[in-house]
Amino acid sequence: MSVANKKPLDAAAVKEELLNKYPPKVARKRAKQITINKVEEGQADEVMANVRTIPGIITMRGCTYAGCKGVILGPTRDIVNITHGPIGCGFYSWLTRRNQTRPETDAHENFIPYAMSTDMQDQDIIFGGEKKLAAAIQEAYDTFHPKAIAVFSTCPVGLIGDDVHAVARQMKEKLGINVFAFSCEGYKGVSQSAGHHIANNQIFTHVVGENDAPKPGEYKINLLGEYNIGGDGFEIDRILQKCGITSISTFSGNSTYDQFASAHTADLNAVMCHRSINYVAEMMETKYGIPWIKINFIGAEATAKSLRKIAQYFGDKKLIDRVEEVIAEELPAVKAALDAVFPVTKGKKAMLFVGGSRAHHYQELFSEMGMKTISAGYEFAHRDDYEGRRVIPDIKLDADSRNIEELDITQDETRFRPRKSEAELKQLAEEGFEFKNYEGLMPDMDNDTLVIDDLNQYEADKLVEIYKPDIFCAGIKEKFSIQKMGIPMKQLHSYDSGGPYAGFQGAINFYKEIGRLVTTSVWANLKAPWEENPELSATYVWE
Ligand code: CFM
Repeated sequence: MSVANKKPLDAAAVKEELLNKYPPKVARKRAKQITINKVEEGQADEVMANVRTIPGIITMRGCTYAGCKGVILGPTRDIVNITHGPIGCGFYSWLTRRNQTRPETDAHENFIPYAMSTDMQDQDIIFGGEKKLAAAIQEAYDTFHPKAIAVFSTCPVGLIGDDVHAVARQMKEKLGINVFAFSCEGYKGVSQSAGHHIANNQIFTHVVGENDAPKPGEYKINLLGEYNIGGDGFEIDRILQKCGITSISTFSGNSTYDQFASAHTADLNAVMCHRSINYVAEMMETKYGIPWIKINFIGAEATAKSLRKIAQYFGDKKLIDRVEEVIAEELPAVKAALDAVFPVTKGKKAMLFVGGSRAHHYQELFSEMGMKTISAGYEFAHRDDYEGRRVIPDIKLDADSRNIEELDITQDETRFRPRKSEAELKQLAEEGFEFKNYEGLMPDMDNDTLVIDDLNQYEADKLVEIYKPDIFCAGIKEKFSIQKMGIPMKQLHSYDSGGPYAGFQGAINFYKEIGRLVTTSVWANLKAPWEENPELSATYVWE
């Protein structure tokens, strides 16, 4: 008997059903990536994460190049990004992530609309592509005269051994601008996560700390891991500004080269997406003495909590009061929007399988709407994003992780400056204030929910068939197969055409959008031709 007929659904039985079809070896591996959450009875089993996808499985993941070029550097508008590789890599990463940017004026540089590539051909693969790369850098310089040029390696570059860093060094010397390269070949890691780490290392090495000029403003923070998808960063900036908090840099939504170069002058790093940028937070703390905290601007309550946390850190009454005023001003509209959808969203079930942080953050918004997350997981997060940072010492490094360089960072002799005195730190600790901690996704999920890493197409279809959620959240690759099963699907990478969903205004947008989605019957009413006419058959022409 199928578990779909049993009630209530037992997580262990569902897990078994998901594994049923696999060959034994595949099932053994997937079993470690499908975990039954145990919050009430203490620790759940550990989640096997950040390991290679089994060949043949249709994964939701992307590649290392995508994580480096698209995710981390993509949203910065005034660095010329050149893809060193065949044209497809540059073309398919051209404006495909909905990060937005807003130059101060039309006269300011914005290279985001361009796709630049060395367009490697067979003969470059055979004889080497370094000369072509140098020529491309020269051409980009002659055309745009940018302040910086970044070079991104694709798979063939690593296979043939082009020394992109040597070319970047030569061109930096020749042109007198900052030129740096990334060894972010697509195959380099098990997913785009490796690309984040590689990008963080190079930005930290080549850009952070380049500009010591003090920036005006009070309560200076960097917002790390916010990429301005669908305008999220604009909404967060609006709120920070209203509170009187100065954002020195965002890594990397709506950012500029100079923001990265000045980031070391901030007094706090507020980390939104822990997975993609925790490396920069850690390195800035070691080198410059900037502490970091985890915050989350997805969800109205989470936004209020994060603002209070930033205010508590600075400990200044003026800021603390101002933050309360802003929250009091913003919440009535949020509450009105929530009240309007709550009767239809309450009790509905959601599933979230997204990237390395949103599968957690968006649970806040759903729970505000009275919706339950019945199963969730990341595509490429690491164990700490599931189980919390306390498991970091237990994570066994495998060959794939060791393949990604760990920089050896030490205190900057002249610029290291502790931001808080011992007494202030003690005081904050007594108030229960937590630095550099992230508890991960699992403590926020219900007991006996399935937490699944690197979900694949087969399992997604199975889960939908078994649980029949009211909404399924993932990305473009999953969208249409889910909708064809009659379930509303919301893209939480690109937000479809919607957003922003961060901050207070974003929460309002999200409530409305989800309210519409869970009440529409259009997907359930759609019938594919083969469902309406099961006798539909075909013959081969030679028959
Ligand atoms: Fe961080 Fe992201 Fe995400 Fe991510 Fe991404 Fe993204 Fe994402 Mo798509 S940086 S981990 S690599 S929050 S592009 S803005 S939506 S998978 S959950």
